[in-house]
This record gives sequence, C-alpha cells and structure tokens, in this order.
Amino acid sequence: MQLNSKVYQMGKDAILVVGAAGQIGSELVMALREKHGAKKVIASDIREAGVEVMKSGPFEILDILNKQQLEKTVEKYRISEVFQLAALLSATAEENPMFAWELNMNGLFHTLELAREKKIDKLFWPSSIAIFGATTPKENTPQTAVMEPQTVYGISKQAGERWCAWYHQKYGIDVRSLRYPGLISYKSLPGGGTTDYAVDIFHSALKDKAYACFLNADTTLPMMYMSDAVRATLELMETPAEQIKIRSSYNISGMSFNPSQIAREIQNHYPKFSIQYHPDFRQEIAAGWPQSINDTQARQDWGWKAQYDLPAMVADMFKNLSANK
Ligand code: NAD
Ligand code: AKB
Repeated sequence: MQLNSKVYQMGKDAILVVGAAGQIGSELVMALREKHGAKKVIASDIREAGVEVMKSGPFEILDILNKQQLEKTVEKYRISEVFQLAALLSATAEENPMFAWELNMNGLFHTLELAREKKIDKLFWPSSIAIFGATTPKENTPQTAVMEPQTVYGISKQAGERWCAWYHQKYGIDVRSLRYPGLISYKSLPGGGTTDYAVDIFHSALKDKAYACFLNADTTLPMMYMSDAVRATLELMETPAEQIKIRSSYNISGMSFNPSQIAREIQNHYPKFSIQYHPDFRQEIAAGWPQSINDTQARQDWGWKAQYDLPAMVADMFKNLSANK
C-alpha cells in the first residue's frame, strides 16, 4: 500500500528526507523509519523512489528548488528535521555546471532559510571529499587543510560548508554535515559521481565477469560502505549539540583502495573476473582528490569509527547482490 497522500496527526517531530530516491536517500530513509517509525519519516524527491521506500511510508514529489512547495510540505507533516541530499554529483556537475551550481547551492539555502525562519529545528546536509583539490595533502588529509577544489561540484560543496558554518555562527542554526567519501552500496546505483566505478564493478563482475574501468589502475580514493555512511549520519544527528565542534563538515574515513586493488579482491570471489582501464574525464577529477582521510576530529567529538574494510565490504556486496539476483 502506498501512503504518499495521507496526512498523519503528529507533533512537530517528523523528519523530511529530500533526494530520497537516490543512492544515499533510499537507504537513509529506511534506517530512519526503522528508528523513528515509518509514519514519522517523509521521503521526497522529484521522482518516485524504489519500491521499498514507496511502500514503507509517506512519500511526496518535491522539488527542492521550489521553496513554497518545500514550506508547504514542512507545514503539512509538521517537520522538525530535514536531511537535504538533492544535488548533482561530480561527473554530472562538470557536464552541466550552471544548473549544478543552482541546485547544489539553492537546495541548501532553501533549507538553511527554513531553519533561520524557525520552521525547522535541525538540518543535515552532506559535503564531500571533493572539497579538497590538487594542493591539499593527499595522504591522511586533515580536517583543516588547503582547499582548492577543481570541480564545480567541489566548489559548490566547499561554498556550502562555509554557508553552514556562517548560518550556525550568525543565527545558531543546528546544521550538521559529513564529508562523505565515495559510497558503495548494493541497494541502488550511484547517481553520476567519479567514485561510481566502485559500485559498477560489482554489477559487471556478476553479469559479464569483466569490467572496463573509467579510472586508471592506481587511482587511490577514500571510500566507505553505505551501512557505515548511514550509521555515521544517524550518530552525528543524535549527538548532543554542544559536542558538535565542527559546523562546516566533518572528515570521516572508511577505507582507501584503487581499481586494481578492488579488482584483486573481487578475483578472490570470482577468479575469472578481469578488468581493463579506459580512463575518461573522470580520471582528472579523481587525480585532484585525496587518497586517504584523517577523521580524528569526528572520532573525538562524537565517537565515529568505521566498521567495514575492503575485504569485508566486497564480501557483503556479493552476499547481498547474489541474494537479490
Ligand atoms: P543521487 O544522485 O543518487 O541522489 C540524489 C537525488 O536527488 C536523486 O534521487 C534525484 O532525483 C534527487 N534530486 C535531484 N534534483 C532534485 C530536486 N530539484 N529536488 C528534489 N530532489 C532532487 O546522490 P547520492 O549519491 O544519494 O548523494 C546524496 C548527497 O550526498 C548529495 O548531496 C551528494 O553530493 C552527497 N555525497 C554523495 C556521495 C556518494 O558517494 N554517493 C559522496 C559524497 C557526498
Ligand atoms: C562523487 O564521486 O561525485 C561522489 C563524491 C565523492 O562526492 N561520490
């Protein structure tokens, strides 16, 4: 049964997820519904989400660029907390820079403004390792470092971080953020990033036993398994406000690997799997990003610790992808 048109009677304690049909949103919605109850978590997107999200609780078609529509939804469901995930990711943003800037910035402004107008109490907005650039130290990249992002996506995320910090400093807005690394998941496909190869490779391994990678063999990037990323998001949002020392965005680390290392790990499960390298424009984007991330501040402030390394992630991906075939 689809519950999207039903208005629930509730106190002002509901949660709105914007961009709920995407790679993160579709899993975050389910984790939030598990925790708070399905009726309290309103999924929204400009397109319908997958069956699991659509069938398990309320869903609204919502364009984050339409502030009025956003306000109406917040009022209708008595929303107190928003997770604003809608954005164009690094590869897609390079192909449509002006629209990427509009979506990535105005999506954030519309929700920050809702908080300033006291229409919501709390906001989560994700940043990315893309805020770093070629002049940033690549290994064990610190929380605070030189940041000269070379992509439209990275520029928008860096600017977004500064706006989050400014709204907190100026108006006391309770906005929280994580610099996600590349995320790997089996439930939905990624939506136009540079780290997408690390998800595509599993589907190709199962289907064709071969993969043509758009990055070079030795391009090491920070990555994280989705269950760690969702847990990090929930843990950050549940931390008492006084413990949150960083109001721009927290570095978080999961694992680091390059295409040849993940290919070798896949061969431990499927010895006939082969990989070829045909780098495209995404190679240049990846070359400007860090290789590993220092997340000391997140560990200190709210006890962050990743659970999945490369072998554990690969084993869990195959377990779930094979079960869902
Ligand atoms: P995604 O592309 O899979 O999902 C984004 C969702 O936003 C899509 O379902 C899309 O339909 C929706 N959307 C687009 N325009 C919209 C609009 N105008 N109004 C409402 N919804 C709209 O992206 P994702 O991977 O789930 O990423 C979510 C957020 O996390 C983004 O801000 C992204 O920058 C950030 N992030 C993701 C990763 C990653 O590896 N997936 C890493 C770092 C940061
Ligand atoms: C992308 O590749 O664009 C994202 C990210 C690291 O922000 N996965």
